[in-house]
Amino acid sequence: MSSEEGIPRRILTRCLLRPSDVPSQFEGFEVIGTFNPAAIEFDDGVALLVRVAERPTEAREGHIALPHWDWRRGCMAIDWRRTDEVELVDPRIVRLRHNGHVRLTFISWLLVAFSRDGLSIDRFGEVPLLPATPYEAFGIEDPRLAKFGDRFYFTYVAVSEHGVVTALASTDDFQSFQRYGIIFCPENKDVVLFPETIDGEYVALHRPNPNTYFCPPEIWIARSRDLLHWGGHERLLGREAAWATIKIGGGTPPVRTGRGWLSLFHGHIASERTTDLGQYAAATMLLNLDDPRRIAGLSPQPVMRAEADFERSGFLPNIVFPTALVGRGDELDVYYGAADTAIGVARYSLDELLATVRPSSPAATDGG
Ligand code: MAN
Repeated sequence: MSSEEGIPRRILTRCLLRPSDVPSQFEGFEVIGTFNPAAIEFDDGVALLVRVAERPTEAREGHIALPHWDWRRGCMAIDWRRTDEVELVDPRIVRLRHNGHVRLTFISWLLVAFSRDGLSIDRFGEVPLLPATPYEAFGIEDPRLAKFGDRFYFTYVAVSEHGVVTALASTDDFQSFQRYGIIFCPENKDVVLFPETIDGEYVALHRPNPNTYFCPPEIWIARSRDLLHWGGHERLLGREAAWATIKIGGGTPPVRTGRGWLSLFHGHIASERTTDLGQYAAATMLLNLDDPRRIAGLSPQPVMRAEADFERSGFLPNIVFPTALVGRGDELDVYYGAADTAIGVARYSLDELLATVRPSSPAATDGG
């Protein structure tokens, strides 16, 4: 552990990919983010699916450009809105004044990348994963990978005028992909698959985002026999992670350890100032190997916060958003989005990460 009690030491931190490393996929657009990657062992190295965010380069006096994927024609399109028709929510989002609906100022797609040592990118895949359906018109985001048999399955977030949903796809070579459609309906994201079936069923963490605000968004757990139809939903974690004052969400697919399923989840922490978005940090969660609905323990505080320059400044500053773990013997590489701009990899000792976990007490309820 480092001098700051409870914060495990990073054995190394690398910035793996920045927007300037990736050429734009669309004419008249620029890459502003390469972040929140899925990552998994592949072919003696690591394969990644990178969320690439692009925005239009053209500026028109008194207007804002809102990109969308024209799924009928299979190309990018731009809606130009007068600036007095929208309210800026944050750098990512505007609200249309006439109906209160939100739109994104950028659009995301997924890029395949390969790394031999896990710490630097050697090459990119040839086939981009672009939005394709009406549910993906505002982009596809934040993939997470798991391997079953010889096939890699990944969840990803699809965004459109119909809401934020999570879809499933698979590949065995990162060159051709099969899409299975939506597996969690609006609004649900941060879906991570466990890497093994338990009692013959697949298991996922997911994060519904309720509109009726009985509580902040919480992490749920669900089971499925075929990866497509999910049931057995139960709430897993919410206000126990008291440090995350705004909300939490699943982060990395879990890895099996001798003590339980280890995963990092993220939490959004409010700022004392009302003028900024606060920070995203990550904590450890340990779930019972045989029954992952049972929490074996949590780190009482985040174990990973924005520290490095590329984590503290960028499109949205002070964000670390872990999305994958790759085991390296006694060590564990954490792949994460940094400042909604770049990809980082941080290496930890597995024992030190496990040592952050404390038994968790059940959440107190507000009433009833
Ligand atoms: C949030 C952020 C954005 C993302 C949208 C839609 O606003 O996570 O990065 O584009 O949700 O998923």
